[in-house]
Amino acid sequence: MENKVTQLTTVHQFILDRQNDFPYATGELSRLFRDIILAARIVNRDVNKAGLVDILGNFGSVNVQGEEVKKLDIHANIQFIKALSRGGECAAVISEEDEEISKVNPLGKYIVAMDPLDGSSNIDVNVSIGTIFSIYRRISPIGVDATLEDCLQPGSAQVAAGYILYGSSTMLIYTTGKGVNAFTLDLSIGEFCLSHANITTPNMGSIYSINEGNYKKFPDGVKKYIKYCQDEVKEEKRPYNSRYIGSFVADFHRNLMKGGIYIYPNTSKDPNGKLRLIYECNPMAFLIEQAGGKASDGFRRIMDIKPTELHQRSPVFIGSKEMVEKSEEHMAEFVTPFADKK
Ligand code: AHM
Ligand code: MG
Repeated sequence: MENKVTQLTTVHQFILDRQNDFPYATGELSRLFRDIILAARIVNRDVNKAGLVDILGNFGSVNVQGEEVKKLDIHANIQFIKALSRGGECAAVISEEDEEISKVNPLGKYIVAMDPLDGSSNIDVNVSIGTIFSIYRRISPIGVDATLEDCLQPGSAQVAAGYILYGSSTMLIYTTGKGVNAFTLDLSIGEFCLSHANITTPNMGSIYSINEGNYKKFPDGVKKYIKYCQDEVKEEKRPYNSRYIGSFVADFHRNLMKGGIYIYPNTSKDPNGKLRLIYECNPMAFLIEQAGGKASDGFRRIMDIKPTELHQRSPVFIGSKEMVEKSEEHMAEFVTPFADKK
């Protein structure tokens, strides 16, 4: 659900109008947003012509001109880091594409964590993909290089988070802790314009999203919850619909707007799940909570987890509040998560 938008407001105008929503209201965070939006527009342009230019394919391959071809996710990473380095407000970037922290400006006040192009398996087949970002205020003093401690803050310390969805239209959705707003890129004027104001997600939905191909490796609580989703109970609108794109941003966005739950659990193969806590789970957790939903690792609030590693993974159960709570109830029923370990 969202409030009806009746007049054209660009994202930059919106940020100016809502300056007081930005913590510390000094304009620096707004400038950081300007840098992220610029890079998003560049990446959007390149995603859109990815089939035409030789930008798809494996990193390290060579195109017909003999130039090195960069995979689109590597290319997106470069664009975002460039924009954030140029802008001056960002002290360091944590990216899915880089093992180490990129320390970009000792004078910057903010830490940006991001997955520059999420849904990599969908890049080559023209299915929606996205950029996820999360912004923290640094803890270390300004003037020195950002530290690991700056980068290992819990999700509850985020000052802003959002994503760009490169889909049938390109959208920017963000929160600064004062609700969630969405902006759609109007190609005719080259601006993100407010399209969905004050988004709230339904408390209950009828969609569950999970890669059921991994069913045999799921914890027993997840298996039981899936059965619950599939059971026929008319008055509770069950069975739910199963929808899974395999692009977190796209699956999350659909469920945010319609109501639903997305689960990427721990499995017997991947005991911590697949998605990364700092730049995939936490930003989406901030957004969903701001929209009235919930994000859990099956047992506790995602944003309360204190990261110990940059690329740490976490199971994630995220979406409509009542659905996430129901999945947690199922998880809590099993002391040992996998039947074969009992
Ligand atoms: P990526 O960051 O390498 O693209 O991986 C994250 C993606 C998510 O977008 C998506 O939800 C998930 O991995 C799909 O994984 P799977 O193919 O195991 O279902
Ligand atoms: Mg990813």
